[in-house]
Parts: sequence; structure tokens; C-alpha cells
Amino acid sequence: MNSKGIEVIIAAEKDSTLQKIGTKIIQNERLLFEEGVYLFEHASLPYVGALANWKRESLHGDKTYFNRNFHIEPTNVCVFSCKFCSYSKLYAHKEEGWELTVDQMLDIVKSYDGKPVTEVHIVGGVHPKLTLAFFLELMRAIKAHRPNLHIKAFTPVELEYMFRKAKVSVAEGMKLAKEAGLDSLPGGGAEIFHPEIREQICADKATADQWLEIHKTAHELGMHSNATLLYGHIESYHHRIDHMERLRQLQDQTKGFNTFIPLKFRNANNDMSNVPESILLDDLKMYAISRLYLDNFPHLKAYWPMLGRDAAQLTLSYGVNDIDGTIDDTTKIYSMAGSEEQNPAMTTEELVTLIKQAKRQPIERGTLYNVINDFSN
Ligand code: V47
Ligand code: SF4
Repeated sequence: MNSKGIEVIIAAEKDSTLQKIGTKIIQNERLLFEEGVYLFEHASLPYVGALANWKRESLHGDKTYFNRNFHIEPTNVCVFSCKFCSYSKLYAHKEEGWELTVDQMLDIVKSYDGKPVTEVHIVGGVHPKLTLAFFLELMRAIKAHRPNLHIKAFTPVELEYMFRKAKVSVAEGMKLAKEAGLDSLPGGGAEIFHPEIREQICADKATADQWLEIHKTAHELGMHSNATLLYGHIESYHHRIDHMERLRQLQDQTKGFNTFIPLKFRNANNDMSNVPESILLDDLKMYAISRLYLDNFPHLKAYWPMLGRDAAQLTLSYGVNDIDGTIDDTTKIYSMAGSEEQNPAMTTEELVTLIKQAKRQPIERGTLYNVINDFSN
């Protein structure tokens, strides 16, 4: 949509505060905390959607990125007990879970030999016996086998525990991880930063400050990272904006974040199954408002294994310009939590079709948004 079109939509808005917010957006002015909350409370989906779509098109045109990736989940045994987690087993019940050796994980990597994947995403539970040394060995083994495979691995929850056990500082630990082959950090473990909610849903794991410190350290070492927000459970709108505000402030300092990924809470098989899931209209508003509030994040991603591919396709009209990757049925986190994607895998052709159906331009990217292939034609 051109700027005349969005100006007409803003002028037609009856609420003068929403009009003012719309004008700020098209003048590239930063939204205040209370304006973010106001959007959640008062804006209609078509209004925030049009603004977010305008913002997305002014940043990226129709370009919509995806990559060819696979996941490795080293273990689902975990010392923590997040209430929303449908996937982990406490160490006391470790025989019900899984635990992969370095060789088993290297075999997974080798099973992609000759295939055009560019990224391995490694995250899992926090197993008390899997040490920093173990994961350094894993990364060295992967890099020795396939040096160009980008390793996007470990949440600050896993890293904080590994570093604490190994008695190294965050700075030392991150340096060791980088030297062993860690290329970037995924966005997981962020959940909701605000202590009012964090203490209710994941009290015992890394705090918001620890999460932010580890990402900051990664950025200072020249690495990029992503950030997530787990939404649609017991949090309020101001908790969501507080979370985005903390990310926006760190990004102002480091510019190290690539992508923001809102993660829809799924309620199957966990201790929060009594909490209803958000409706599609609110999912789309979440994406749109993220695009508007996080003005210094280049990319906004819809993670289709969690959202389902139909909803993910819709988000491409609500600010989203990235749809993650092929996945190849290598993650269990979302199928175990009740996602409609029970065996998440999409071929490149399916991803390209999904993006083209939304009248967007499919671009295969590397993890750091280098263009690998333009599938427009
Ligand atoms: O931190 C766990 C979430 C995250 C549930 O960086 C749940 O490219 C919803 O961060 N309902 C891990 N969400 C996954 C993650 C991620 C995924 C895709 C891409 C990237 C990236 C990062 O999964 C956890 C937690 O927030 N999660 N359980 C659940 N029941
Ligand atoms: Fe463990 Fe992660 Fe599940 Fe929390 S979300 S219990 S840290 S695997």
C-alpha cells in the first residue's frame, strides 16, 4: 500500500488517540509504552493490521524469508519445571525422556550430507549431566564435519546453567562457545520477562536480566540472535509491552537482534491446560503490534510449527516477513503442546507456494538474512 492509502485509513479512524499513533508510525516516530498498551486495548484488527503491513512493506516490500533448516533436541530431561512446558521430563523420571550422545547428534547432522540445509537449530531441556564441555565437543564435531552449517543453538536458560556448573563467567563461557563453533543464539527461554508473570510460569530458571545479559554478551562478541515472547496465557497487555520495551532498549545499545518471534501459548499436556489458548484475531493483533512497537528489529517471524501453517500464512498480511524454515519434522516442542502441526515438515516447494499464495515474494535466506535464492519466478 502506498502512503496515500495508509493516510486515508488513519484519517478514517474515529478514535483520535489511534489516529495520533497511526500518524507517528508513518512518520517513523517511536511509540511510547502506553501507546503500545492502547493499541492492544482499543485498536481494531484492520487498523493495526494496515499499519503493520505498511511498516512491513516500507522495510521489506513483499520479500518474505525462509530457510532450509533442521533441529536437534539433545534431551528433554530438564532440571526446571516451567508450567507451560509439555515436553520436558524431570531428572527423577529421566527414563521416560531421551538423551542423545555427541555421536548420535553428529549422525543426525550427517543424515543431511548432500542436502541443501544451511542451519541447525539446537535447543533442549537442561540436563544436569550434560556439561559445557559436552556441548563444546558437539559444536566442534559439527563444524569439523560441515564447517558451513550455521549453528544457532542454546537458550540463555541452557547457557546460564552450563556456565554456572562449569564455574565460568558469562563472558568466558560465551567466548568458549563461539570458539567451538556457535554462530548465533535462537530466541527461546525469554517467555515473559516481567517478574509478576515469570514467577508464576517459570520461577526457577534464568531471570529476565540473565537472559538479556547473555544476548548482550553474544552481541558484543559480534554474534546475532533472536528474541521470543510467549503470549496468550495469564499475562496482561502491559506485560507484553514491558517485554518488548526491554528488548527494544537492548537493541538500541547493541543492534544484535535479527528477529522477533511471538510464540503462541499452546495448552495441551502441560500444567497450564486450564488456560484457554488465544483466538486467531488476537494472534494477528499480537504480530501487528510487535511490528509497530519493535521499530528497531529488522525482522518479524511467524513460527509455523507452533501457529499452524494457515495462520502463519495470514500473518504475512499483518507485519510478518519471515516464516522460519523447512524443519523436516525435527522438533517435538509444539506437537507435544497441541499444535495442529503434528509432524512439522514443509518442502521448499510448499513454503514457496504458501508465500506466493499470500502474494508475497519468497526468498530463501541464510540465518543472517543473506539471500540464497529468490523464488519469485
Ligand atoms: O522458550 C515451550 C516455547 C520456546 C510451549 O530463534 C512453548 O529462530 C508455546 O524459542 N506453547 C523454544 N510455546 C522455541 C524457540 C524458537 C522456536 C523457533 C525459532 C526460534 C528462533 C526459536 O518454545 C521456549 C518456549 O517459549 N514453548 N512450550 C507451549 N506450550
Ligand atoms: Fe525445561 Fe525449557 Fe521446558 Fe522450561 S521450557 S521445563 S527450561 S525444557
